[in-house]
This record gives sequence, C-alpha cells and structure tokens, in this order.
Amino acid sequence: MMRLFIAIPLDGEMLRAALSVQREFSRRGVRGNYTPAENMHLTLAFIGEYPEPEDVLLAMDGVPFPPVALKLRGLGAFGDLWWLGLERCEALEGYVRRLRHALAEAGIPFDRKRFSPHITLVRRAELPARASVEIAVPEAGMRAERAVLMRSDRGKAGMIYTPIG
Ligand code: 2AM
Repeated sequence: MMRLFIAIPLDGEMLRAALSVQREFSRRGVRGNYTPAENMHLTLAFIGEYPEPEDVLLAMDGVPFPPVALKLRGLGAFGDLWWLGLERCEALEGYVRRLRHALAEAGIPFDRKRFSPHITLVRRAELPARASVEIAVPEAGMRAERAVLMRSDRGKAGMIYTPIG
C-alpha cells in the first residue's frame, strides 16, 4: 500500500511568498509543524492508501491539464492548521472536477470533500497569548503546467513526499 495524493508542487515566486509568510508566523512566536519548503504544495485530490499507483497515472493521463495561473489570496485556518488561499480559478476547478471524475470511473477511492484550494503553512499551530496573525499576504503567483502524483511516507523528521511517474 502507498499513501497517495495528486498535487501541484509550489515553485518560484509563489514558494518564496509562502516561505515569507511562514517566517512571519515564526517571528510572532507561533510554534507548530511548519511545512518544509520542499513539501509545499496544493492538493487537488487525496487518495490515501492505495496499492496501484499505475492505475492512478493512467486515470491522470486521460485528463489533459490546462496550464493555469495561480495567485495567492488570503490567509486562513481550519482549526489549528493555517493555510494560504488562492484566487478562484475556473480552469483549475474544471480540471479537478474532471480528474476526480476519472478517478471515480477507474474505481480509485479519494476524499470527496469539496475542493477547497489551500497551501498548508503550519499544522498544530500554537499561538502565543495575544499573538496577532494579521499578516499581509504578498502578491505572488505561479504558472502550473502539470499535476503530479505524490506518495507520502512518514520519515524520521516528518513527511517525505516523492513524485511518481
Ligand atoms: P492539508 O494540507 O490540508 O493537511 C497530503 O496529506 C496532502 O493531502 C495534504 O496537503 C493534505 O491536506 C491533503 N489531504 C486532503 N484530504 C486529506 C485527508 N483526508 N487526509 C490527509 N490528507 C489530506
């Protein structure tokens, strides 16, 4: 079994912007599990434990990726997990819909929660008393050319994400 998900890895200006927002969290004394630079990504579909990555690659091959322009927009939290949001992008939403449809057709299980594009910056964040996380999100974007199947393994010092295919 492998733990799998499909994502867009962050790079360039967008990655630098995400790291700079993390530094602002850190400067405010926020402790937690910060996403390392090499793990920064936007999840499109979370598959979880599945034995056949080749099946997933095949399903992905059937769905052309429309190059998309991503732009950061806003900062938010799901409980103690803090994330950066993205500007709405219909081309990306359409791709995610077709991708998930292809996974379903192929009998590949995935998390069916509504697609809510976000980049996780820090998990299990502990804010010091009176800390303010009113942090300005830099204007930053990136052009994404492809989605990548990733496997996720628990390493000694955190999660290790490895692209497949
Ligand atoms: P998160 O960033 O909001 O935690 C690898 O685990 C990636 O898949 C993470 O980006 C994680 O989202 C995302 N993901 C989506 N649904 C998930 C789920 N049900 N369980 C674990 N990770 C999930």
